[in-house]
Amino acid sequence: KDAPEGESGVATKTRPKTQRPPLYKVMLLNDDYTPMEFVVHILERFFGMNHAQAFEIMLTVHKKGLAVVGVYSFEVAETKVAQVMDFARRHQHPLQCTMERE
Ligand code: TYC
Repeated sequence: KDAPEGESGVATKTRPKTQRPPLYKVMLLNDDYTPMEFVVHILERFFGMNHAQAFEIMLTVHKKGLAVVGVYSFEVAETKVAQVMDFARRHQHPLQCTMERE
């Protein structure tokens, strides 16, 4: 009787292609009206940054026009974008947050 597949007695090494889920960059966009302190607060509240990190990233967005503020699975990224957009809208600031596949 033949040995079942994978038990032929011949040493083999298989490297199955492991499928990792795609990741999404969440980005904050600059504008002329949203107060700097509000953006810092967003970064602390929704992206778990400390004040110094949040201030630095806010300044990067302010100077460069946009910055990646985090990289997440699709569902988490979608939630972050929705939370930021909702919070900004409720405070009547034009802040924009988007996501893009890495
Ligand atoms: N440019 C804004 C200002 O001068 C500050 C700002 C920073 C706005 C980052 C949006 O994503 C942003 N008040």
